[in-house]
Amino acid sequence: MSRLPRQQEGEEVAPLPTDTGPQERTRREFLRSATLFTATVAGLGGGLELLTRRPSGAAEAQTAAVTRKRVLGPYDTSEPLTSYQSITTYNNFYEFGLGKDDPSQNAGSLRTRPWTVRIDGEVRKPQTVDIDTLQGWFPLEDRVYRMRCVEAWSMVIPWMGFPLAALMRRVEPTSKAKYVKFTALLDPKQMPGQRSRVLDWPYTEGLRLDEALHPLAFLAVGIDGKILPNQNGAPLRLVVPWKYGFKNIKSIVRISLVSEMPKTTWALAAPDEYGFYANVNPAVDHPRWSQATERRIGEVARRRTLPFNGYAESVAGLYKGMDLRRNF
Ligand SMILES: Nc1nc2c(c(=O)[nH]1)N[C@H]1C(S)=C(S)[C@@H](COP(=O)(O)O)O[C@H]1N2
Ligand SMILES: [Mo]
Repeated sequence: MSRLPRQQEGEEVAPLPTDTGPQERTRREFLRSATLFTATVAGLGGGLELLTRRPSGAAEAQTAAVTRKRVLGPYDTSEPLTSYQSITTYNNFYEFGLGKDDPSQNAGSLRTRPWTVRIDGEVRKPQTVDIDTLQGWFPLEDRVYRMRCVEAWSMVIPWMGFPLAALMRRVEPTSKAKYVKFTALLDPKQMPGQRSRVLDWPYTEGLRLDEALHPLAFLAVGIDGKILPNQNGAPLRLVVPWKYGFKNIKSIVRISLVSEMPKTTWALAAPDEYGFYANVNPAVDHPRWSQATERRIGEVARRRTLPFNGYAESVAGLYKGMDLRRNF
């Protein structure tokens, strides 16, 4: 078993979502047997709290994509949505195992209420806030974004949430704030994957403050108008669609405004493979595979990967004068 944590490529042979190598299966089975006693506790129940704007439920989950009227805003893509089934069963969430189907099978053990988010560091209004209070501060919006994983697959996901900039404004960053650091939950009792040290837990991520203030940067509390399934990062996850998927940290418990560039999980784990910026860039290959094309989940032919995942017009200006090969 490789000790190095690695995002799994394996796209050259275009495997089915569940098609994993023997090594990975072994790791997954290990993780699973370690967690049997927690896996059934919360089940679906933990993921079905109601948001005020819509009821939720399995039947609706299947039909909402069809029946829900969507008015596309300036940042939404009109590309066909990935199926809700794929969005919620083909996941990366190493706290619940390394396999794509582990999070949907294991994340039932995560209790997402009550849940607080600590907001601190270089802000005028540091505070610890309950997740329901926090999401009540902002009108919830839908955003249909492409998501491009560094492993060279992609999806189109109808998020529900609010702009990160709205939260930033509310807590009032001081002039010393240059970066935003995000921290996910650390709780090996609820997150069986944290009992093995594949990554340096808790998962952390970061943005430059100007990236965080960009209108595309989003905090999601739902998908398709329904509360976020645990496997997708309930109750609060980051969505920065012009960056590789690993920037989209799930199950956030702390947001700190800081003056120095924070250390981030994947950049710490494999600094030659994953940088802080992680902007989608077809011209800079991963050391172990090409980033020129991607497999859109649900499609057969590969697609060309676009600079900044197709959001260059909005975000390229953030990186003017920077060497994107060095700052990968
Ligand atoms: N806390 C946490 N957040 C995480 C991850 C993780 O393992 N732990 N995986 C990342 C990766 S690699 C990807 S591609 C996306 C996947 O999001 P999705 O499963 O909702 O599609 O979540 C990101 N956020
Ligand atoms: Mo990813």
